[in-house]
Amino acid sequence: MVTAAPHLYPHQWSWDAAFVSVGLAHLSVARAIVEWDTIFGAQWATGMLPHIVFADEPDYFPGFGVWGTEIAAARPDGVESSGICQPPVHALCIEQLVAIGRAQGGEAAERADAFMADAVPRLARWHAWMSRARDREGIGLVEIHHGWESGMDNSPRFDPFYERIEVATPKALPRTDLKYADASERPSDREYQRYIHLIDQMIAVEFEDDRIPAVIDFRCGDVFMTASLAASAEALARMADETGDADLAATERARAEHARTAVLASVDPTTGLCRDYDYHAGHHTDVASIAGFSALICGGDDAVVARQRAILTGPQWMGHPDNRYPLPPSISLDDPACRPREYWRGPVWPIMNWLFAHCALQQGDTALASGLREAGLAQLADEEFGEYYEPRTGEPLGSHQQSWSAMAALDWLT
Ligand code: 9YW
Repeated sequence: MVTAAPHLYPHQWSWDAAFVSVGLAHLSVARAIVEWDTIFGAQWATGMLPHIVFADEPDYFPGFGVWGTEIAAARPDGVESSGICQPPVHALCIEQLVAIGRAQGGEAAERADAFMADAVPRLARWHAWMSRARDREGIGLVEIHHGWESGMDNSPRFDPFYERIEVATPKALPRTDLKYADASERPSDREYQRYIHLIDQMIAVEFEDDRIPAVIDFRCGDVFMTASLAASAEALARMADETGDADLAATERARAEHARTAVLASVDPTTGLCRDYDYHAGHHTDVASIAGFSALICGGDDAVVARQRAILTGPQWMGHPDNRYPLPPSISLDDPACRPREYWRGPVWPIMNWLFAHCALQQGDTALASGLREAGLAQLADEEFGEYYEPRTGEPLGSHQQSWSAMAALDWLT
């Protein structure tokens, strides 16, 4: 596996690996497919792709032992994984990998086609799990049970959800992350106590999908996950067209439509931004973050997309006068909640630039895509491949040599 980062994240993270495979495909389609052997080799019997597949590397917290997934009946034998998921960008990335392989022709193209045929049914199980286990009430927003599932761990989006969690018995926290990244750029101990508390709640019900919602303190209808599912379901439908599976293509188009409808229904008419849903409180939340622009990931309504595009490129976000590069921060610099050096609470994330550029291209918005590419490459020209960047200074933060940041450069340059 390509680990997500050399020291801070010495294992395979699910959505990182999906993105990384696109970069690898430019160098070797065969090597890119090896990455997927690990991802799919860890697929649970339920269809879930777990968010971490652990390598034999002890210097990480929380490792396999803390996750406690030995007791999960759905986990494949011999695979050490976590027990939650991450955003479903997998089909979208495989479609891109296949396009890169085909463009190379010859053996690379043949390998890519054969891989696609193998991947389609696995992706279908993954998407079906997400709809079945995470949209139980049929409102269309994918339900998550941990901020880690969103991929945006400590975004202020999740503050209303975490604030109500009281950890009765705090645990010792061997914060290995603080050996490799500055504490001021990472989540706090208080946040970590809550992260571990949620894992313990899942362990108590043996990670069974049907039992988790009744016991878990965190139930968020995640609008960004939902938009990613819509974009990936469209990609899977196009691949199913090619493999001749008309039923699957129809199923995935219906899944995409259902998800898109929920994303668009979440839009706040006042701000124009998409909103998460708080299942415990029974209403949408109103924190403005990069996830608010989820309609740009899945499309579906020209007026909503045009409005979000104008806001994103406008003076509060990409066009902020203090920005080093015209790129989207995770939280607007004008927002009092913004902490420009702290993880998902303000910094610019290169992988978000790539994803928004990719989805803009899919929707024919070449101007937005090339603007993100140009500024994203300028930021990465420091060759540090920061995990995230200070929006005003362009300083690389968090881990350096972060795999998915390197992937963005590799894909944009080839
Ligand atoms: C952690 C690996 C992962 C990403 C997440 C990001 C971070 C790990 O790193 O989470 O320890 O909190 O938030 O999206 O997959 O790069």
